[in-house]
Amino acid sequence: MAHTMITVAPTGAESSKADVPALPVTLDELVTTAQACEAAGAAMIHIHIRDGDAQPTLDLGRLKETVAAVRGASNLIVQLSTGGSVHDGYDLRLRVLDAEPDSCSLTCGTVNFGDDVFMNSWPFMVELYQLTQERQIVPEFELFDLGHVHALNRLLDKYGAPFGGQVHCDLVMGVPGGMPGTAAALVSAVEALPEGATWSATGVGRSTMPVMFAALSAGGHLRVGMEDVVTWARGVAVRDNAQLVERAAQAATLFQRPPMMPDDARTLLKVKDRRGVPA
Ligand code: KMH
Ligand code: ZN
Repeated sequence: MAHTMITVAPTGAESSKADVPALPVTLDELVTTAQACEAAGAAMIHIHIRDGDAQPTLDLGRLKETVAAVRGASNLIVQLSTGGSVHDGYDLRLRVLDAEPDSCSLTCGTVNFGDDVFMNSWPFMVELYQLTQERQIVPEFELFDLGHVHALNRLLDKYGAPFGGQVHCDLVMGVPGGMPGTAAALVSAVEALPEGATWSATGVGRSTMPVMFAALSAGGHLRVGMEDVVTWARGVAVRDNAQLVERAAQAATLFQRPPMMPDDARTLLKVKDRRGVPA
């Protein structure tokens, strides 16, 4: 039976702890979240970290500590965000790889991001991609728009396969400025993906449910979490990340593609085994 890989994106860089008290922002909160989400069916965690004031940071010492803590406390594939917040510069974003995660995000183009701009120039994409190959880190290509899918194909044509050989993508849908979180947009993007690519999808805000069911229908994997949605239903806040993972796991099970275990996800994505290696 085919299985569904569930990625949890628990924090992001956009919501504030003051507005969303359930957001995991400390290392303890993140570790507890990782464990609860693994128990609920997640196989991978997409991590953004916060500083002592709960503000987004790419501090390398904190990133290393986070990788070690989550790796020690769970079996989840540890993916660090190289997107950071819209205010982070390219140099800091490249240095994320020094924390030696299993995987990292790699966004395939610049996109309007609400009132801001999320910058991902072609030279930055190339530099980050080559660094993932050199460091043996599996990139997850973040695709916010159809043009990003085209850019991904160009990247692979020019610079070859990613570390491990498996191309894995995540469609991030419904960002104001990116592609809409609709079944039609999802199908267009999936049709343009490189042959043999695996992919997940996540719908931001209100598009979370349409994207989840469209992704399952189209044979994709799922990403859920409070990075992308903080409202459970109209007027009801999300309780915690595990609640979102539980819902995704239920939906996947209903589709007869139940959650994939982390070890199977490691095999699928060809992740280098760094467990047991001190950070
Ligand atoms: N926070 C967004 C500006 C990623 O993690 O790589 C970028 C983002 C994508 O979340
Ligand atoms: Zn992210």
